[in-house]
Amino acid sequence: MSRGGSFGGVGGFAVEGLGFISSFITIISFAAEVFAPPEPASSVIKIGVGLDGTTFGGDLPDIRLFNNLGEFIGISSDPGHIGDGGTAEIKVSHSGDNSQQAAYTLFSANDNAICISMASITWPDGSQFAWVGDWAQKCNLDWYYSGTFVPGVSYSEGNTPACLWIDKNGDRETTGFQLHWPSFAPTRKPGTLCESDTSRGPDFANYAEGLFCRMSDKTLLSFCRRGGRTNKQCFDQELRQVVTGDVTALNVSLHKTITTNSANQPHHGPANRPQPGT
Ligand SMILES: [Ca+2]
Repeated sequence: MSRGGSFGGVGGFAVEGLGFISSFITIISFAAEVFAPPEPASSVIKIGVGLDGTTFGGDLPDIRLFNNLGEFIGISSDPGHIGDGGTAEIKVSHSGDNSQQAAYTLFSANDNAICISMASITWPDGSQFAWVGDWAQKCNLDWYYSGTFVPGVSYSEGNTPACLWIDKNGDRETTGFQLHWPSFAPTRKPGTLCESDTSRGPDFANYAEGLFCRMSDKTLLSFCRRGGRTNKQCFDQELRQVVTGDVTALNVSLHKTITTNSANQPHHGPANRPQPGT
């Protein structure tokens, strides 16, 4: 991702200077204070800006919502001012009173630059997603230390997340950014798949957790430890096979490995796929 580039947007638009922040995943879990309560046929955006004593507050951005097909479903223009170090909630009514999920949100800056440390959304169905400004640093967009805390998110030594600068009239380079909220949802867990009697699909591995669910018998296995195998079955992440001791127990071919970078991509697989060796 480059600064000031043109990134493919939803709904057929691409905006110069707009950072498209997606395809990353965060494993942190947010506290309830990060989110606004749900509203019927509306989505509610909550924004926090950093604290520097002077400039981090300013004009709230215009908010445009799109569903997962990229269809426009709502806008809030010039939602007002946000004070230095403050938070604000912006309710966006959906067109036609629909209660669709606003999967994409475009934030477009207004004149007085702000440095956004946190943003969240609450959909009409009560689903909630959040984003922290650290992504600005990762995406090479204008950023600074926010000096504010995000509930539920802890950093070593009391550090605070970064904040993303956005501005319309040239004081900062980034004029806006777009989020695909589900890309920031928590990682899906093999344990949940294995515990469910009604989950169906291919074997599933989570490298962050080091766990593997063998779907043929709903067995949750740990990844093998480096340097030594025990008599217990484990999932060898290099061989991508379940092994026992030095013997390959099952020649499992992993349909798709899930990493922290792709955890929310659709994961379709054949139901009751026969397992080799069973
Ligand atoms: Ca400002």
